[in-house]
Amino acid sequence: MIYGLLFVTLQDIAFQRMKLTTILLLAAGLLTACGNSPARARKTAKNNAATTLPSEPKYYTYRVKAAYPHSPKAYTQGLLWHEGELWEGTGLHGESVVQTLDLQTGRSRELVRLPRAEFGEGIAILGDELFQLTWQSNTAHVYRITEEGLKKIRDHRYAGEGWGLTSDGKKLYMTDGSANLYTLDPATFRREGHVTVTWRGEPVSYLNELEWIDGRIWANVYTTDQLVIIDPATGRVEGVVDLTGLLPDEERTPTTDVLNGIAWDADAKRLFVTGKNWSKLFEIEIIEQ
Ligand SMILES: [Ca+2]
Repeated sequence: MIYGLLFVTLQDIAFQRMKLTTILLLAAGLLTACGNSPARARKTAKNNAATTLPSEPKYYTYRVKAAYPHSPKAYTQGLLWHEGELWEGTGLHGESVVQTLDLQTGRSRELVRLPRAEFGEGIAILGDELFQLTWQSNTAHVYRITEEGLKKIRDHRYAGEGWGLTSDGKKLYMTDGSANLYTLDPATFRREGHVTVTWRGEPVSYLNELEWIDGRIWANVYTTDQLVIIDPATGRVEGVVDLTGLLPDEERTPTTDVLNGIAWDADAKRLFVTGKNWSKLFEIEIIEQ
């Protein structure tokens, strides 16, 4: 990715309702198509909005309901809630684990540690199996969840990078750093299809950690403070949640990294978010702008 992200001021795209100063408009594809000119990209976005926009996404801010400790050593790559516990997959070579977290204390129980050559990515639980992606090893590990912990039962190979993973209870959904959201057969890891995720008609790249919430897929967008809410059937971004300012400045250190990690407690309707090497994990509610 040589072009990076393109940020467009909200004034430029006339979202007066939003109080944010920036919003994500991204993708190397857009920049490439526009001759790598941010000014032209903005103009194109405006024109597309005027001519082809099906319906405007909703925009949300947030309220913190509770803050919990989170290990600043955990480079969060996967986060989910399962049967009363938070589960976390972390990354980095030599530091990639799957662990459960005690919500109140942040204490972890390490269940799996990957070999140094592997860099852990998204995790998902389907039935009694936990799936773990790796970044560039083209391998997904599958473990059976037992009373004693995780028992490795098989691996799957896949093409490309592994980023985010989630499940609707039947299928797996995966991202690879592009704007594509893949649907996978959990038994074979075969790609059954994909949609391109679009915001106001433009592809949204860098889709990272994922969470299935009430028929929609929520995704982190790597390096931004925004979550996108995706219709998995069409890829259309129906909502954008701006989490700017979530981690207070006094909690930030030189090693604090980006927002990443969404977990949904479906029974209690609790939404948890955190970031890579963040010292806090938050329960939030979202508020439409
Ligand atoms: Ca998740």
